[in-house]
Order: sequence, then structure tokens, then C-alpha cells
Amino acid sequence: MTAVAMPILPTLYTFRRCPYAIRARLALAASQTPVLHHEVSLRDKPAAMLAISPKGTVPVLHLVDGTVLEQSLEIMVWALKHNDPQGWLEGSGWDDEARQLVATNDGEFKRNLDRYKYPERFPERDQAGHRQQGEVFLQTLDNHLAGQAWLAGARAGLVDMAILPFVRQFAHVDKDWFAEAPYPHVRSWLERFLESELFAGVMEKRSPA
Ligand SMILES: N[C@@H](CCC(=O)N[C@@H](CS)C(=O)NCC(=O)O)C(=O)O
Repeated sequence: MTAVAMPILPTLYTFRRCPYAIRARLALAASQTPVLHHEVSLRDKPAAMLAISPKGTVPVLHLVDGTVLEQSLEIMVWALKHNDPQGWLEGSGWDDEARQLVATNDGEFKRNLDRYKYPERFPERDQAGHRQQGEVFLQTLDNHLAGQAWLAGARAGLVDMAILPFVRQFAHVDKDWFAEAPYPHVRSWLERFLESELFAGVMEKRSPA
């Protein structure tokens, strides 16, 4: 009889700098869900990943029972439903308003972020013009954060962790501009996140599997 090796942990196909993968790793870490990390090259995606998720984006979480979660938000909610010691799903952490904010992040803001990051691919506007479009969302976030430390309130919630990796990318396109930009609450919210152990933990370098 041939023994078939059964996976003992879920496998996370991930890419270190991808904001969608970062948000998934944040929730997996906060929920203390052990997974095998498979760092992929987006130029050479592993056949095992494409076999279970032909759309070819990361993150993908392959559960031990064969279930495949192939959307970052799905992975976050799945992990936190099992264990949510910091209460990320509670109250304003993942209510209707939070979902709406994340939808705007993943839609309009992500589109503007891509244009701001790669202006040569979107010549209909110059880079500052693309940035201005993205600033609409920064202003919305700044208004939310004016009276509270996190979008979810006094404590962080899923809504914060789903959006922060994208704002980090936006801030990094031109750090000097961001340092002076009129979004002080967004700036301190992002700094608090970047200095957290949680963020440092999920950004640890892993060699490609
Ligand atoms: N809706 C997906 C989007 C994931 C996504 O677009 N990931 C990017 C990397 S940041 C990707 O894998 N792109 C495929 C590629 O670059 O080939 C999710 O939320 O997980």
C-alpha cells in the first residue's frame, strides 16, 4: 500500500509585497492560524496553485479539506471567524460602512493607486493628476480618523487591516510628498501600523518555496 502524504496545514500562496496578500497574512497572524507559506513569483506561478485557482492571483489559501479560498477578504473573514482575539470583526470592524469603505478601496482607490504608481501606463493624465484622484479616498479616511485612532474606533478592525496595505503603497510612491500632505490622521494611522509587531511579522522575508 502506498502512503499518500496528507497536508497537515493549510497552504497560503502569497507574494510578500502584494497588498491583498498582506491583508490576508495580517488576519491569519492575528487569528493565530498556522499555515504553510508558499512565496510565489508572479512571473512563474506554481502549477499547484494554478491547478486549484486558475485565475492566477494571490493570495490563495488551500485548506486541508480541499477547500480553496481565492479572495483576500474571504481569507480574512474565514481566519477571524475561527479565532478573533483582537475583535477585528466586532462592531465597526466589519459592519456595512466598513464593507463600503473596503469596496471603495478595492475599486476606485486601487485603480487610482495603479495609475499613480505606473503613470507611464496611463498617459491620459500626468502622475500628479493620478495622485489627486487617489487623494479623494485619503481625504475620506482622514475625516474618519479625525476623532478616533482607527477606522473601526478605539481599536483596529478588519476595515483598517484591509485598507492599510494599499495606503502604504500610495504613501511609498513619493514619501516626501506624503510626509507633507494634508492628511495628518492618515499619516499617524499608517505609522502606527508600520511600527507594529504584527506588520513586521507578516513582512518577514521568506525564500520562494
Ligand atoms: N481580488 C483579489 C485580487 C488579488 C490580486 O490582484 N493580486 C495580485 C498581486 S497584488 C495578483 O496576483 N496579480 C496577478 C499577477 O500579477 O499576475 C483578492 O482580493 O485576493
